[in-house]
Amino acid sequence: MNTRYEYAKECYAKIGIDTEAVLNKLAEVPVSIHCWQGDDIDGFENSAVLSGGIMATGNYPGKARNPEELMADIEKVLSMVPGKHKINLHAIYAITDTPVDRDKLEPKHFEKWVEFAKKNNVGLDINPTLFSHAMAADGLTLSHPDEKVRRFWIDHCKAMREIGAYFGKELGVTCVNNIWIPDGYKEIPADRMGPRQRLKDALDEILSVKYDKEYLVDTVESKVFGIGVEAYTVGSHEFYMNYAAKNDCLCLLDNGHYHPTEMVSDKIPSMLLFADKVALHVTRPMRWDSDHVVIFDDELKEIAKEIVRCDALDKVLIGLDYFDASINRVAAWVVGTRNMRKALLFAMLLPHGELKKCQDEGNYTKMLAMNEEYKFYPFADVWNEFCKRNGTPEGDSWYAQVEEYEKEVLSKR
Ligand code: RNT
Ligand code: ZN
Repeated sequence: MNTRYEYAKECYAKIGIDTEAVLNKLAEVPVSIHCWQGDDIDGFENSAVLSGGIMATGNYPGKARNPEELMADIEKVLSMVPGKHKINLHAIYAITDTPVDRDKLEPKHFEKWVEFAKKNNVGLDINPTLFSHAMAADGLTLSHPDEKVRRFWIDHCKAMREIGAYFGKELGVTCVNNIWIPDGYKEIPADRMGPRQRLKDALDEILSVKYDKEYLVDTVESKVFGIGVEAYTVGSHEFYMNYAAKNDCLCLLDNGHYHPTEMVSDKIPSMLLFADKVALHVTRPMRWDSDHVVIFDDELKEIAKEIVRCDALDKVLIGLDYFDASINRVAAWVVGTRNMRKALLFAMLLPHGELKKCQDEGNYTKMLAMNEEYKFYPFADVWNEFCKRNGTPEGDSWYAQVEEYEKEVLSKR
């Protein structure tokens, strides 16, 4: 036995897993890294404070203050996370010489990101930003009773779809345009149907412009509640699940956007029986939609298992969505991104056929016993081999690089 990897390879071969095939396949699964971990969702408009019922807490020094810093930090992250990635942008990360309002954004305002993506060999995803803006001051956007406000946000969403299609075309990688709105009420509303009717009509108009699916796919993200809008959320799960089923778009499930005992892992197979694809925002909700850094916990593993078991590595569009301002932001990105891929690897190293057989034969004892044993297979050795082959640090060696980066770069900001 030469190396730990070779030993691991033999262990997995005994349960019918070809680690070589797994390593090759894993490298190709795209994980979309959210740009907003780098600056607590400030963006480059230099204007409003974060609104929309979401919140980044903490003020760890060194956050990115401009496009150059954010791009440098993302490049640092990319050097430490193995596998194929996309970068997920928000409209507020447009790079403009003079202020351009969100309904007037154009592809040229994202040219620098396209250059960045080409240089780093990553795809790009996009999100319209329907918060942190004067037009969203009362927390309502696409469902606003005022036609003028709705118009502004409809035009913004249309502009961002155009930009998304431009990303897809320029990069040859399909762009995911995700619509999430903060709309809701703090107090129990007198009308629940009206706002949802207005949101439905707004989405119909936004999505009426057709783009080549090779370039752009649209997703809609639901939520259960936000800070200050505890009583009612216009874009609820039922609303968007039905909307997506009847219209030309996909559901995006954020695992912080459901009741605490409701699991997104369990929703994946149900969604896939009725839709070609489903998108995810992988996060870690703690007591609420707190967007903690993704750790290698049971639900992450369960999400990854469903993706693998449903043979849906190309059907589940994986994106990350968390923002912790209380720790080194580069480390936060690296930890969550590596964990997402570790969970995929963990899931790909399980003999799902055997386990399913146990279930179908009613052998729940063996199903439980084997699942517990597989947790102690030499998974870490396969992970380290994966990191090595993909030119990224093995084990915990990335952490010293983050410390160095903090000393040399972040602490000087
Ligand atoms: C908010 C949603 C949404 C945002 C980002 C910034 O609860 O999860 O996805 O986190 O768009
Ligand atoms: Zn989200």
